[in-house]
Amino acid sequence: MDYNFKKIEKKWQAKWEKGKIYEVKENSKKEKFYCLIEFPYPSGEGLHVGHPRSYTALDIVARKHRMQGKNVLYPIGWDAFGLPAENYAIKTGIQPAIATAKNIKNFTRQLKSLGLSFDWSREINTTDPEYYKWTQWMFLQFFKHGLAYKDKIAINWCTKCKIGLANEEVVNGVCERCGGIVEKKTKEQWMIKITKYAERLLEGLEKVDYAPRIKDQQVNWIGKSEGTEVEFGIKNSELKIKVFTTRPDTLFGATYMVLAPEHEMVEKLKSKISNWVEVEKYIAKAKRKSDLERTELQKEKTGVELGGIKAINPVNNEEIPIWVADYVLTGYGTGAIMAVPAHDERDFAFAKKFDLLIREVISGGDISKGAFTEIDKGIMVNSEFLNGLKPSEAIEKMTAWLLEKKIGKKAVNYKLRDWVFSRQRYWGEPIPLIYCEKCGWVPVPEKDLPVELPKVKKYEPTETGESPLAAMEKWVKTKCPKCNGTARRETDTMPNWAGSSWYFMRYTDPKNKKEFANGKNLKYWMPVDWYNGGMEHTTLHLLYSRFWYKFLYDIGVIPKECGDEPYKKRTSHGLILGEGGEKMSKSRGNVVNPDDVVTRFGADTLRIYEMFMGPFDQAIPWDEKGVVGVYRFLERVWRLQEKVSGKNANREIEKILHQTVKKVGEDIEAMKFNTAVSQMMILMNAMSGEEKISPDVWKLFLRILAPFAPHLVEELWEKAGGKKSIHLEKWPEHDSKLVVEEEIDLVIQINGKVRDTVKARADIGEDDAKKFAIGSEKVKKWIEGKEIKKIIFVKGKLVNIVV
Ligand code: ANZ
Ligand code: ZN
Repeated sequence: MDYNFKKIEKKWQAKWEKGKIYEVKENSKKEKFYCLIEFPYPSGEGLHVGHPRSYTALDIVARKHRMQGKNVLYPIGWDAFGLPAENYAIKTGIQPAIATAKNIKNFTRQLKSLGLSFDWSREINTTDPEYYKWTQWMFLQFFKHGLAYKDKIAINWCTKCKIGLANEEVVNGVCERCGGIVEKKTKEQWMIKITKYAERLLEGLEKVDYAPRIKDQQVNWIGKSEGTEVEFGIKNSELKIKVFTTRPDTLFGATYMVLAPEHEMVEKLKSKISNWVEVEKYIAKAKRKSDLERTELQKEKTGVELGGIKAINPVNNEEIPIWVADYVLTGYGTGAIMAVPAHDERDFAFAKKFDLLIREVISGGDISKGAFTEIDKGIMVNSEFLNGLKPSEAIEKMTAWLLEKKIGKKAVNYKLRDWVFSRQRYWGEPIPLIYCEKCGWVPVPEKDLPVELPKVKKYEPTETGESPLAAMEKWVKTKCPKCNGTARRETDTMPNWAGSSWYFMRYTDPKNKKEFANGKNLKYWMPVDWYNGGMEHTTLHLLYSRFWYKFLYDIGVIPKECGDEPYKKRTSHGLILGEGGEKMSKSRGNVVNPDDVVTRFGADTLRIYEMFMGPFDQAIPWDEKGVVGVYRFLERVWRLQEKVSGKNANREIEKILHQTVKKVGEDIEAMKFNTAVSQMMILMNAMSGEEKISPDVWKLFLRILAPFAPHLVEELWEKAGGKKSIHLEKWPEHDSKLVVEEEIDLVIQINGKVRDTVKARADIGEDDAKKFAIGSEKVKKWIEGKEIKKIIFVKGKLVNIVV
C-alpha cells in the first residue's frame, strides 16, 4: 500500500469541511482559546512559502489546545486594501475590487489545500463595506474624542508612490513598499494622536507575554526619555530659548547652542540676524532632507551661525554662539539644544568642523581625540559647584539647582510621533468627514455609514498629490449634515493599517450588522491568547492595534472584562529565504511556490518541513533535500501501520514514546517545532526496529503527530479503528514514571585508577561519556601535557583514559 497523499488529503479536507469540525460557537462550557495569525494581503502572486510557516505553527498550537479540551478559535480573513491592487488597476484598468476578489479565491484554494484548521465560517474582508463601515465608525470615534486632527505638517513623501508615509513606513530613508526616495513635503493631513497613549503603550508591555525582542523594539520605538528643560537667555533680548537635555550635569560644558532649521525663534530673531540671506538659504536646503539624512552620525555636519546674536549660559553667564544646523530635529524635545562638544559625539564633530570651543567637564577621557561619553567612569571638572561629583550625582544636584532658580524643570519626551492617517490614494476606506465652509469638519452621520468607495475611471493619484476620488466631482459635492448647505467630502483615504487595527475583534462576531462586535462575544473571546506575526510589524500594526484597542476600551465600547491589552502573548517567526540564503524574490528567480510542494509531496510534508527546517524564530533558507527527507519520514510512518498487532508493548519503546509525548507537548508551547519533529523521528526509528508495534503505542504516537500531519494521521487513525476524528480526540498525558531519566554514577579512571565520579544519564552513549570524562576538572590535571593513548568505555559504568 503506497502513501497516496493526494487521495488522503482531498478526502479529509472534504470531510472536515462537511463535519464543520473547526467551527466554534460562543455558548461552549469549555475554556476558550483564541489563536491568531496576521491575516494575509491577497496579492496577485498568491501564497508565498513564508505564509505557511506562521500559519502551520499556530495551527499546531490550535490543534493541540483543541485536543486538550479547549474551545479554540483560529480564524482567517483578508487584509485587502492596499497599494498593489491599486497599482495593478493603474496598469491594467481592472478595478481593485475585481482583482481582489479573484486573488482571494486563489488564496482560499491554496490555504484550504494546507489542511489548516481555520474556522472559515468567520472569514472577514477589510474591503467589504459591511466591514469598513466599522473602520469608519471607529475613525469617527477618534474624531469625536479629539484624537483625529488635521495638521499641516512636513510629511514623508514617497516620490515614487506619490503618497504620504508614516515614519514607520520609511526604512533607511526609502519607502518601505517600493524603495522610492522619501522627501519631506508639507501637506494637510489627518493625524491620529497615538502620542497621547505613549505612556500607556509602554506600561501595558509589563502585563503581556511578548517575546523579548518584540518588547524591546516597541520600547525603543516609543523612546521614553526623562530629562530637564532648561532656559537660555538671549543677549539684549527678552526672548528665551528652551532646550531639552538628559545631561544637565554638563551645563558648564555647553559652549554653543543649536536651533533646528524649522525653529520659530529663527524667524523671531530675523531683524537682528546680520547674515539673514545665508541663514535663509541654509534653512531652505535643510527642509528638503529626510530625518535620517539629518541625524546619521557619519554624515558630514552642516550649519550656519546666527550672526550678531549670542545666547547666555545660565550657569556661568557666558556668552555663547547660536547656530542653525539640521542635525537638530524640529519634532523632538524643544527643537533646540545646548551643545556639549566634549561629551556628545555629534556636537564634537560639529565643533571640530566649525572650530568651536570644546570644554571638558567630565574627566577621564581625551577630548583632543573625541567626545568622552562613558559617563559612569568620570568625575566632574571645570564645573564650579559640581566639581568632584560623579555625573549621576551632578545630574541630581544641577536639576535641583535649576528648579530652585526657576530656569529649568523636569521633562519627559517620547520618540513616538503622531500617526499620519491620510493617504492620497483610491483603494482604502474613505475618511467619513465632510467639509462645510460654515461648520468646518463635520462627521458623516452614523446612519449614512459606510461611505462607500465610488467607482472611478482613473486610479492614478493626481498631479497635485490628491487622491483619485478628488476628480469625482459628483461624489465630492454633498450636503453639510449640520446646516444642509453645500459641502465637500474628504477625498483622502485611510492607510491599510486601519482595517487591521481591529480585525481580531470582528472575528468574534463577524456578521453583526448593528455593532462592530457584540459585547458578549468580545467578553467570551478577548483577549487573543496567542498571536504570531512578522517582526516587521512590531512598530506598525502591532503598536497601532494595541493603541486602537486601548482607545476603544477607554471609550467603553469594549467590555471591561476584556482588559486593555488585545494580545496576551505575541511571538514571531523567522523569514524563509531562497536556497543559498538570499531573500526570496521574483527578480532572483528563487521563489518556491507552495502549490508545487503540495502537488509533489503533499501538504503534510510541506507543513512538517517548514516546522523542521530550523528554529522557528530564525531566518532559514529553503532546502529541497530537506523536503524530500520529510517526505521519506512520512512514508515510513505510513508503512509502520503494517507492524501494528495485538501484542504487549515493549518497555524500551514505551519509554521513548512517553519521553516523546512529553517533549512534543512542551516543544509546541515553546515553539520548538524542529526538535519536536526530530524527537518523533527518533521514536519512529525505534518503532521500525521492532517486529511488532502494540496498538496502544501506535495510537498514542498518532495523537502527538496529529497536529503536524493532520491528513496522514487521520487516515491511519481511521484504519486503526478510530471512530471520530483524531483531531477531536484527547491530547495524551505522558506517564511520568516512564519519563524519569535514570541516573548513574559514572566512574572516571586514569590508567585504571579512579580519579572522579560524575552523575550521568543511565543511557549515556560512548561519545558523550568520553567528552564528560575529558572535561572533568579533576581529570584535567592528570592528563595535562600527556598523550591520550586510548579511552575505554563500559556502558552504564565507567570511562578509563589510558595515557
Ligand atoms: C546636552 C547633552 C550633553 C546631551 C551630552 C547629550 C549628551 P535622548 O536620550 O535620545 O532623549 N537633543 C535634544 N533635543 C534634540 C533634537 N531636537 N534634535 C537632536 N538632538 C536633540 O537624547 C537627548 C539628548 O539629545 C539631549 O541631551 C540633547 O543633547 C539631544 F553630553 O543635551 B543633550
Ligand atoms: Zn455646515
